[in-house]
Amino acid sequence: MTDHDYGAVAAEIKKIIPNDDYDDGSTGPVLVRLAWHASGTYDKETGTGGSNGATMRYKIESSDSANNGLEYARKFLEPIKAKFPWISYSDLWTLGGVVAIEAMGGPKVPWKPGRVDDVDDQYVPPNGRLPDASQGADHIRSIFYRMGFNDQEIVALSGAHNLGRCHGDRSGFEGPWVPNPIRFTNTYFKLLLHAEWVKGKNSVGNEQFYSDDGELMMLPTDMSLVTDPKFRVWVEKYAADRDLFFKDFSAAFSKLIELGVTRGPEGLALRKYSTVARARL
Ligand code: DDH
Repeated sequence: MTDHDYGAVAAEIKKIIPNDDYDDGSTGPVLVRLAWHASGTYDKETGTGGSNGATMRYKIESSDSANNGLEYARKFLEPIKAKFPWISYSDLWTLGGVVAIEAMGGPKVPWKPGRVDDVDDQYVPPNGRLPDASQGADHIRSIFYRMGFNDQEIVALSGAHNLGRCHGDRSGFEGPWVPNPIRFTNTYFKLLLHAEWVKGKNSVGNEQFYSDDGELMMLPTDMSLVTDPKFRVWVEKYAADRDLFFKDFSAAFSKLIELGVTRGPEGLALRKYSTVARARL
C-alpha cells in the first residue's frame, strides 16, 4: 500500500476541477457531495454504512433519490480510476472531496488511504439514511447523531453549503446558497444571519427560502440552524471567525470520511461489518 503514489492521484483530481462545461465552471462542489453521501450513511449502532466499500457503486444505493446527480461526480472521477486502477473507489471518492475542498480555497482536510471495495451488494446500507432538506432541527439531529456527530460538528459540516447549488431535477430545490459557489468561505453563515430570507415555492412546488433579489436560496434544514438556539450559537461563531470555521470543518469532514473505516495493522480497512451488524441491516 505504501508503494502507491496518492499524491499523483490528488494532482490528477485537481486538474479535473475547473470545467467550463459544468455548472458554475467547477466539478468541485459535486465531488464534495459525493464524498459526503458516500460516508453519511454510517450508523454507529450497527457499524453499517460509511465510505468503506464504496457501496454507491450498487444500484440500490445510487438510486436512493438523495443521491440524484452524483452520477456526474462518479463519472468525473472515472478517468482517474482508469489511470490509477490500484486505488479503491472508496479511497478515490473520499480523496476527491478533500482535494476539491482545498482547490476551492478551503482548508486542508486530513485524509488516509486504505479503504477497500471488496464488498458485494449485500453490504449496501438501507436507503433513507441521508438528510431530508424539507425538515428541521430534530430531523438533522437524529441523522447526524446516528453518525456520531454533535451540534457543533453538524453546524461546521453544514458550512459545505458555501459550495455548489441545488438542481430542481435532482433534489427538487433550486439555486445556490452564496454568490460565488465555487469558493470555500464562511459566507453561508454570514448570509444565514444577516440576509432577509423569505419563504416561497420553487418551480417544482417545494418550499424553500429566497434572498430579497431572489438569486440565493436556503433549504428548510439550513434555516433551522438559525432558528434552533443551540445550532445558532455555532452559526454566529463561524460567521464571525473564518479560521475557526476552517479548523472545525476540517476536523469534522475528516471524521466524516473515516466513518465505518476500521483499519488493521497495515492501515488497510478491515472487512466492513461484523456478522451481527450485518444480520441487523
Ligand atoms: Fe448538502 N445538499 N445537505 N451537504 N450539499 C445539496 C447540495 C450540496 C442537504 C441537502 C442538500 C451537507 C448537509 C446537507 C453539499 C454538501 C453537504 C442539495 C442539492 C440538497 C437538497 C442537491 C442538488 O439538487 O443537486 C441537507 C438536508 C443537509 C443537512 O441536513 C445537514 C453536508 C454535511 C455536506 C458536506 O459536504 C459536509 C454540497 C457540496 C452540495 C452542492 C452539490 C452540487 O452539485 O453543487
